[in-house]
Amino acid sequence: MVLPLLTRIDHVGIACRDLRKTIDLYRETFGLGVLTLEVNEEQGVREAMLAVGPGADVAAGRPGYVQLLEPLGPDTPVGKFLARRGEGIHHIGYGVADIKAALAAIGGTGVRLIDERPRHGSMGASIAFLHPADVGGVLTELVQFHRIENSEGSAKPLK
Ligand code: KFV
Ligand code: CO
Repeated sequence: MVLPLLTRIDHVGIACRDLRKTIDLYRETFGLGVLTLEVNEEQGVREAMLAVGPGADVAAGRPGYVQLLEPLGPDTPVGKFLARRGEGIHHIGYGVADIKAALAAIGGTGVRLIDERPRHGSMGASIAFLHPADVGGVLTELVQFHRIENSEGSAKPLK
């Protein structure tokens, strides 16, 4: 096992009520454009990825992102979060080299794994969540990016 398990900050997940309006806010305020727009039924979200800078991990081909999240309904993780806390930071996603090994190691420390197995995430990544109650109140996501099958070079930025 190579330490540290977390290799970089992949994205900050931000809960919003209206994805289109929030995309406009980030464009008008910061000049950030949308790289990908996806609906993830399993996670109950419609989401946009906005790339921020080249990041520290240029060699791996993945910069840092802001991930804007609009719930598909009230009874989803983001829908419940909005009702309880309102708009704001929902989770932090960290890069890991080997998500299955990371889950086994972190699970072994007693931290509760929301996902025992990796699930499908943005841009074809494998993702898994750790319970916020065991990570100091922060919903924490592990992200393993699969470069070959999902080259960002092929993702067209949307205007
Ligand atoms: N951050 C911190 N605490 C949170 C939280 C969050 N985002 N969401 C809920 N909680 C706290 C909440 O304040 C409450 O604490 C407790 O968790 C239960 O809340 O001290 P308290 O007041 O008891 P509930 O009942 O509202 O939520 P629950 O049904 O228990 O679900 C919470 C949780 C974390 C298990 C659920 O949201 C979950 O499974 N989340 C993982 C999946 C997810 O969030 N998907 C959306 C993002 S998809 C994504 O990022 C993708 C596709 N991607 O590629 O990156
Ligand atoms: Co995320």
